[in-house]
Amino acid sequence: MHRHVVSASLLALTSTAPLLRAQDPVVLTTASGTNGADTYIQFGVPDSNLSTQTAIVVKYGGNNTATTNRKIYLRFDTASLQKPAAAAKLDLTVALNNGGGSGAAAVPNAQNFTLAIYGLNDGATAGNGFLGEDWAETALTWNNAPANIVSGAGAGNAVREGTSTTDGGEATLLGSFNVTDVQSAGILAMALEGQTLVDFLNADTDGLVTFIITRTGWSLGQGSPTTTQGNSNLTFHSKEGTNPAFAPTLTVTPGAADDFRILSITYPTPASGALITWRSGVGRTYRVESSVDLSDWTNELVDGWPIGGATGDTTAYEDASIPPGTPARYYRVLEE
Ligand SMILES: [Ca+2]
Ligand SMILES: [Ca+2]
Repeated sequence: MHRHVVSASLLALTSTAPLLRAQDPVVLTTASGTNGADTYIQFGVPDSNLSTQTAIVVKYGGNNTATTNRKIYLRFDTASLQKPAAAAKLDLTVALNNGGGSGAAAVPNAQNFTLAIYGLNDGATAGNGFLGEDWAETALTWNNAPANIVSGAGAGNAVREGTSTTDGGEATLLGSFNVTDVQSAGILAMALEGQTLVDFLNADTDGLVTFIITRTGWSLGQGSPTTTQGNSNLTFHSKEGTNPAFAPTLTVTPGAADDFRILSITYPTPASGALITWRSGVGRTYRVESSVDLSDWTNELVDGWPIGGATGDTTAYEDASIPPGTPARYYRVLEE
């Protein structure tokens, strides 16, 4: 077992920079995974659950007591995402944009809307009558929705903002977006993209990411609508709609693991091989190669490691195949 006498001082370690392989974007909808959800809540029916409808509705009647006030809640199951994310965007598809009314009485003219989008704080827990970020889709109502302002100031088009994660938690304003009078049924509306969204996703710890959308602004669109903000309609397709492609969609491009490098090479027991430990990204897999001359790296020790993807920010692989008498052995780890 000459392996035992291979001196650590004769072993060198190297790590490559993260390979700049193109990472395919991952597309999640509110139907993905086991925890995806989409629904809306309405002030006028504060104990009703509206989660099975084919459209999700956002409305602001211009005051905090309008029975038509509605807010959208979306949750994506991000447990399968490789982290960290490098880029992300959230898209909704318009189902209805008009000046108000319904059926033959509907005012057909599309309108201009401004919407606010919030992220529910990671780790928000249930309490005081409010659900946590694990809210059940079929249980969410106006009265129990996390971070919702149930009545009074802000109830019409805002949520509780702050850092709290108890009693349903609070939320952070991530941005705002517009749906304009040229965006009618079937047209995609990008709700959010960029670093704020990326940071929000990367800060998540439990694979549950909830967005809350409220309507903050409205202006006249095409033609001469006779309606008020309270009457104008804006809805988006839910995952219960007939076309799965119209469900709310979160597109995430994985980035390289932070601080990717080999952390150590050790010999845990005299009978074992070299244990190589490196900085990993959750969900990532790696290839480990060895070389005797830092030139020929064709000796692949393992790929697809760890099986199922890394579960933490460090991953290790034991090389128990060091030939007797090896004078030096170099390692490198490649992110797949
Ligand atoms: Ca739904
Ligand atoms: Ca979370």
